Order: sequence, then structure tokens, then C-alpha cells
Amino acid sequence: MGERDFDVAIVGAGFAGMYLLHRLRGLGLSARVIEAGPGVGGTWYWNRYPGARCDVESLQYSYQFDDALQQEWDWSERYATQAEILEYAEHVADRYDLRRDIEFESRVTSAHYDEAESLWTLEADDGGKTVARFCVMATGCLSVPNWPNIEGLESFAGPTYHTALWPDRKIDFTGKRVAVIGTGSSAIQAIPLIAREAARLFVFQRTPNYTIPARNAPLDPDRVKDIKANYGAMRARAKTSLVGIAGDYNLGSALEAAPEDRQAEYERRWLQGGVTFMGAYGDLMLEKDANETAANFVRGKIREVVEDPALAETLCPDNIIGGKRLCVDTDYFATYNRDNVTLIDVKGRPIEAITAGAVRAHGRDFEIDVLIIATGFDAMTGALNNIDIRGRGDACLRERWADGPSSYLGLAMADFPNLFTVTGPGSPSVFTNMIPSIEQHVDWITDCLGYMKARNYTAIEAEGDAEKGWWDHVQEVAAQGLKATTDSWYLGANVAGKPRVFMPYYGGFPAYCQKCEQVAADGYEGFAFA
Ligand code: NA7
Repeated sequence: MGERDFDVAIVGAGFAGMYLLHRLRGLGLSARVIEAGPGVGGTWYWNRYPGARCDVESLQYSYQFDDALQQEWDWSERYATQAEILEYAEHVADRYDLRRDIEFESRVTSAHYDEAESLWTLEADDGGKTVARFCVMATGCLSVPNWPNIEGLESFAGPTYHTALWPDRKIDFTGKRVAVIGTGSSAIQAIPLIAREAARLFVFQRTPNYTIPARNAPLDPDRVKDIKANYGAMRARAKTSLVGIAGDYNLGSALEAAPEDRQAEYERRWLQGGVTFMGAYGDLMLEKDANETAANFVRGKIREVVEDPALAETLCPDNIIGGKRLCVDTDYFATYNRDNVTLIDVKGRPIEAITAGAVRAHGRDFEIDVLIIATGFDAMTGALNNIDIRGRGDACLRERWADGPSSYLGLAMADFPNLFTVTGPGSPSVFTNMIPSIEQHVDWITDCLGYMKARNYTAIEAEGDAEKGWWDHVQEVAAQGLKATTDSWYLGANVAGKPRVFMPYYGGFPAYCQKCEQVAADGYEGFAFA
């Protein structure tokens, strides 16, 4: 058996990599985390744009593995800011003394498996090399920024900022003419704040989005006290929900409800705020007509808020609500009533070019000082495909996935022994509260490694049939709902040339967890050990 530096090499020090390191220490395994950034936090390290917040409530978007941690940490608002989430990640890193096993500012470029030795060798852009028995990709679902393919993008003479690579300092837009390209979640959070500062704001919208008011506010200390007194119960309730979030879900049918009751229910949820708006009825993501009732309600709200009727129509989405990820905002639509904000509809009439001083669209130059790119991520597969991952017999993951990903449970791939992915394609991941999903994966992987350790196994590999069976199931489930009928990053539709394959598992968090538990209980069914 070959020499190894560590039992486990972990790529990424976001919430997945950090918790995995902690669990592996508990198992007595040595581990090294290799992280591209200078600090912990993953996506919350990089996404520092104005208004960046999580759309899952802070009391739930947090670890639950240690009750002392969840008791001692105090969130200040209903939805935590990026800064507060990052502070929390840093607190966790300090509290569990994680940094000593993390190599920062080292970006893994390749991971190659040596079958004879059952070892992975990882190489990084700083020349670093790590040899380990196991390799876990904790690389995140939204970690590779997607840049638009617009002529002249590099020729812009002023500062260009991508929301997902925002500098670690306050950018002052006072007196500036600013362009934002994109109207996804990041833009929807940033636009109202930038509009308040900038002299002019031009928003280039390709597809209007549905967004629900956040109704963000400081947390009520009595409510926090109540939740903390029964934290475990709330976490247990979350595990029974399809999305892993404790909330108010109604399984009834929107089509069977009386129109006035339905309107009242949507109104109640609109006032409550947040993504659980879609929890109003059980058929909203199953039946197009049901979905249309919710979509219509939101369009009605846009028409109420936006004073100029033509502008309101341009802001009204006509696709499925919840097809693309539903956004949560503060004052987004009202921002378009400001005199300094201009919406440019580039649907069907794409941005023509970017020049040294302007964005050119509709045959006109919109002169700007600052360019903001809010075009999202090469989601779910981007970070994995950026690494040259080679398994048994030099099998190349990137080539294997040329027509779209495939995985057993979103955890492992055939021909890639001893390689695990945390919240990989084929797991519920982005359809759920990410931190509990991360914990579930990390716990599963840790248990599996403990099982192997106890039996002196040196290699584990997903079987091809098991992977195929699971992936077919992922696709079947996706085809049953409305989610896959909309162009979105779930399908890779946002990245030019990316294969259109539905990537996350849409069968719900409870069913998925049950499947993972059953696989483990049956001696890791669908996996082969050596
Ligand atoms: P998203 O949600 O992928 O949004 C990207 C936006 O950028 C979206 O409105 C795109 O329009 C738009 N886009 C992309 N390319 C272009 C070009 N070439 N021209 C004009 N507009 C373009 O990314 P976010 O960062 O906002 O949010 C990602 C996730 O992070 C979010 O779902 C949360 O989970 C957190 P399109 O819709 O493709 O027509």
C-alpha cells in the first residue's frame, strides 16, 4: 500500500468541508481541507454584493450537529446577511479549531486515482500536492461564477464586478451611472440598494423573475427563546418537509379551493413573506393551472406596486412561478418607480455589445461608469468539471459528464472509487435548506468511512447499475413536476453550451434521506468494497 499524507482530502472549506473535517477528526481519521479562497465560508465568502442574504431564515440556515453551538449563536435578523453568515462560519472554524487542517489560497486543479495503491493525488495551482486514500469534493453547488458571452465585455474601461466575486470592501456608487446585467436572485437583492446610491441605474433584464417580499426584520428575542427551548423539535419538523425547512405547508389543491379563499391564502403568505409562499397548495408545482393562480396573484402585486403600467408588464414573468428559483426581496419592484432607474428589456433583443463606456442595446449606448454582472453560476457541475478528475483506468469525469452529469445518490460515481461528492448532482441539495442537506451527506459519508474502517476496507465504489438506476429515477421524478419545464440553472439552461439535464433530485428531502439510510442499512447497497 502506497504512502499517504492523509486519510481524507477534502476540497472546499465551505459549510460542507468544515463540518466534514470536524466529523472525520471524531472518527480518528486524518484530513486536509484544500480551499481556493483565503478564508472559510465558501459561497458566503465570495458573494459580498450589496443586499446579499440567505433566503432561508437564519434560525434554520445553520448547523444542528452541536446543540451548544446552536444555543450560543445569536442571529440578529429573520434573514441573515452575507456578513453575518460569514461571521458564523468563522466562529465555527475557531470554535472547533478547524483552520489548522485547512490549506487556504490553494485551488485544486486535478485529482487522480491510483487503483493499484487505492490513493488519490490532488494537485493545486500553488504547486501543492496531497495524497490521500479518500477524496471528498465539498466544492458547492453555486461556486463557479457564470460570465455572459457579450461582445466587448473585457473592453469596458470602468470597474466591472461580478456579484459572485464581489470585492471585500464597500463599493460607493454615489454619483455613478451603473448597469446591472441579470435579474436573478443576486440582482434582485442588490438592485434596490444600488439604486438608492447611484445617480443612474440601468437594469438589463432578459427574463423577469417572481419574487416575494422578505419582510425581513430584527428577530424577536422571545421568539428566539422559544425556538431555542425546542430547537430539536423544529429541526425534526424540518426533516419531514420536502425542502428540509420547517414551515407552514398546505397539501390541498389550489384548483379545488374557492377563488376568494385562495386569494386570501396568497395574501396571507405575501404578507408573511419568504419562499414558503409556494407552500400555499400542494399542486402548485404539479399542475400548470394551479401554478397559474399563484403566478397571477404575484403579477397582480407587481401591477399594484409599479406605477407605470407598461413597465409593470415588462416586469411581469409569464413562466411557471417556482420554475426558476423563487426570489425573496426587499423593495425590488418599488425600486422601478424611482426616476433614476431604467429597465431595458433584452429578451429576444440581446445586449449587442459592451464598449469602453457603455452597454449597447436596442441600437443605443447606455453610458455607464460601473458594470455589474449578475449572471449567476455554472451550477452544480461547474466546480467539479473545473477539476481534472480521473478515476479507475484514467476515466475522466468531465468527459463522462460531457452530455450531463450522472451519480449514485449525488454521492458517488462508478469508476471513481473512494471519491465522494457532498450535495452533488442527483441529491436534493439546492431544493432544500443547504446546511441540513450538507449535514445529512457528511454524516452519511462519515458513517460509511467508519464502516469501512471497522472492516479494514480500503476502497468503495458505486456500481454502474446502481448509478444508472438512481439517475433514471432522478430524471423520472423531475419529469413529473413543472420544475423541469422552465429554463433554469437546475437544467444548466443558463450557461451557453451546457447540456440540458435536470441535476438536483426533486423527490423531496424525507424520501431521499430514507433512501440513503436504507442503502447504508443494507450494507451499502449499490456500492462495492475492496
Ligand atoms: P441566476 O438566478 O442564474 O440569474 C442570472 C440572471 O442573469 C438571470 O436573470 C439571467 O437571465 C441573466 N443573464 C444571464 N446571461 C445573460 C445575458 N447574456 N444577458 C442578459 N441577462 C443574462 O443567478 P443569481 O446569482 O441571481 O442567483 C443564483 C442563485 O444564488 C439563486 O437561485 C439562489 O439560489 C442563490 P435568464 O433568466 O437566464 O434569461
